[in-house]
Amino acid sequence: MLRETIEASGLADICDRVETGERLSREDGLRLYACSDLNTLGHMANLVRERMNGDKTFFVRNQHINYTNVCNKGCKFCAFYVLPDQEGAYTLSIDQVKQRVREWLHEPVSEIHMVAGINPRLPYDYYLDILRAVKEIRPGVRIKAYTMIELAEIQRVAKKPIEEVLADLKEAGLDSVPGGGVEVLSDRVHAEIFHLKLNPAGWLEMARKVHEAGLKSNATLLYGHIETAGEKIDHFLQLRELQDETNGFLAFIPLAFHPDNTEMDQLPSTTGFGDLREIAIARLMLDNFPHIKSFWIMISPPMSQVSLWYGADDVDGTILREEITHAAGATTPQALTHAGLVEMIQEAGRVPVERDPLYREIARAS
Ligand code: V47
Repeated sequence: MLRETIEASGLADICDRVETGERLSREDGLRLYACSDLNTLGHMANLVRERMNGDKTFFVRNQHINYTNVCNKGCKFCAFYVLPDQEGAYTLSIDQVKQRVREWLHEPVSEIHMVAGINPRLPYDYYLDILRAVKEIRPGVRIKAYTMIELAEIQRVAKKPIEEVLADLKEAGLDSVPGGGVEVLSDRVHAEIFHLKLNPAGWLEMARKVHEAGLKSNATLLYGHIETAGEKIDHFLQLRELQDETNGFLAFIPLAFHPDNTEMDQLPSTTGFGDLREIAIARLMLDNFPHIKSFWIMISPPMSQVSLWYGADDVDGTILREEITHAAGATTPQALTHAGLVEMIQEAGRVPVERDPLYREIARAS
């Protein structure tokens, strides 16, 4: 019965290759996007997911801190940023960062996720001091901070080689690097919707430097706007190639574009079908990425739960106050409890595994 369904989807040869662990090509990727049999895509992605991670579903107790909403990059997809002197602009002081951390000291948070806009007035020491501030208040926590875009800005104000900057940041408390800011590794998409930001070649080079400095990072893909299937496949291939070289990526996170309050608000939101398809195809193409994360903030907890059978093995975490997607109209909650996450994973028949940002297991909840 299953075989007949797979034959009917036209992907039987790809399915055979997935079963034997063969790497998929660009052409295969395009065929995956052209196929509307979501369950066959999910079946194949689930084979890979279970081969790599069994029934485990990872999550982390984390807190997001967006230290400034000031940004000079003007990305068309972003509703979070404001210009330096515009109403509503904020930059957290060192004391305010400490206060944010103190607010959640009663929760056993193991990761602080810290990203923000590019505020050109911030000096080099600010970036070091906020890392130190977090560790001062919560000494055992791991900090995942500064996208490749922020790292480029930090290097600009530091006026020294990136190797030295990364060494300083590590010493101040940086433990790993998040996956944002890459959007789509396509010069066309870059030129059209985020041209003031580091270009695709620059993002890849910064990721290489980060990995060479001994830091692990994630990678994302912002989908559901002007990108084509071919551009998404090329995105995967470039990430896969760099991963072959450095083995520095931990997780890949597809990010669903939220159009509200952005310059592209004429576009529709992504769909359940599209969200699951992105997760499945990412799992199939990125055969050397240990984890695929479905970010429940963007696709909703129910979709995230279903995605655990379509290639995802990680649901991010408790989050504690998310601002970027909510500025763009997300109606999801801003936090989930530990118990809520565990229930959601268990109901889907998977085994919840609490992890730290480096995927070291903290406790098994069942
Ligand atoms: O880079 C901005 C995206 C990213 C919108 O590494 C938008 O574990 C949707 O990178 N609609 C930041 N997305 C978030 C991010 C992230 C999130 C969770 C986990 C990790 C990780 C990284 O958010 C930005 C951009 O791609 N974004 N605006 C929007 N309107």
